[in-house]
Amino acid sequence: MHFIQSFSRIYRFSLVLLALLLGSVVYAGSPSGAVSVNEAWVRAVPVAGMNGAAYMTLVNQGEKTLTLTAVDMGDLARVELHESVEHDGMMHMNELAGGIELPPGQPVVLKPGGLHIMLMGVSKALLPDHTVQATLRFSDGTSQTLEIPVKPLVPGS
Ligand SMILES: [Cu+2]
Repeated sequence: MHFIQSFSRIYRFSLVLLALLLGSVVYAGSPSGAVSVNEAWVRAVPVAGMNGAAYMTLVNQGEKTLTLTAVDMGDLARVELHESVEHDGMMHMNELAGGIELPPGQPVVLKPGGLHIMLMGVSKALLPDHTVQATLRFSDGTSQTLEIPVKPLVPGS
């Protein structure tokens, strides 16, 4: 009897622990705030000095349109918000000086060949399995700091 009671207490305790753990995992992926950030990754850059790019899916969970105004990566690189567009059969990149608009409830996908966060001349090589710290700044004055994994760009993916 005593054993069963303490077992169920331990069981309940582990459920609470599990909930806390899961909560913190979710928190790491999408910290509280109006914008949830999913599937963030940074393209591997084999050599310092080359440009890189970061991709992610942003969902504005609020009710008003927000803008991703800037991304800060510290000493790693100067960062610009870009869009790749095709013009006369050629791919070009435009800087989005006004930022990237995030309408409420609509996933905004940053991906190769489309919207992206451009790292202008990385100060060190970015190798797969490393992470990059980035702070996203939004038009409502909030910001989110993320650890973004580095992944190789797989052709055709
Ligand atoms: Cu670019």
